[in-house]
Amino acid sequence: MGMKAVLGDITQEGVDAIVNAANESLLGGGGVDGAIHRAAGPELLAECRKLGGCPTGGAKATRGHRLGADWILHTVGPVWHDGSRQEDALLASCYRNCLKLAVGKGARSVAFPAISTGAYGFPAERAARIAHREVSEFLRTHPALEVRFVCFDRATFELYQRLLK
Ligand code: AR6
Repeated sequence: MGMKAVLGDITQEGVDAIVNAANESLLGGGGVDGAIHRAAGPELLAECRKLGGCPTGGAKATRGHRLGADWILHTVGPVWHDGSRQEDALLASCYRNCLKLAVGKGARSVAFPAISTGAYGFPAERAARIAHREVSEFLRTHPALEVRFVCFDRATFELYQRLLK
C-alpha cells in the first residue's frame, strides 16, 4: 500500500493503529500524547498504568478504547540534545519497533505523528528523513501495509511531501 503524508489531527485518522509520541512513564503528557489520551478516554490511562513504562526507542501496544483505531502504539522518542547521544538511532528504533508491533497485532494501516519533534526538540527535517528511511525499508518486506505520516502543521506536511516525491 505504501506511504502518504496528511495534514491533520492523528486522533481523527481512520487507521487500525495510531502511534503515540509518549514519555517513559507512559502515563500521559502534552502534545499528541495529551490529544490521544483525551480522545481515547480514561480507560487508556488505566491500561497504560499496567505497562510499567517503556524505555526510549521502545514501543508498547494498548487498545484504542474510544478512539476509532483498534490499537495505540506508544513509543518514546529521544529528547534532542546535540545529536551526539544516539538520538538518530533511537528515533529510528521507535519507527521500527512500532512497525513490527503493528504487523504483530495484525494492523493493515498505521498512522505516525512526527515523533520527538515537538516538546523533545528533534530537528524536524532530520526526523522526517529518518522516519521516511525506516518506513521505506520496512515496506520492502511488508508491502501490504499502509503508513500515514500525520503532520500537525503545514511546514511538517511540506517536508514529508518533498521526501515522498
Ligand atoms: N496530531 C498529530 N500530531 C500532533 C498532534 C495531533 N493531535 N498534536 C501535536 N502533534 P509532541 P514529542 C505534533 O510534543 O516531541 C508529551 O508531553 C507536534 O506538532 O507531541 O515526542 C509526551 O508525554 C509535533 O510535530 O511529542 C512527552 O513527554 C509532534 O506531534 C513529550 O511530549 C510531536 O510533538 C514527547 O515529545
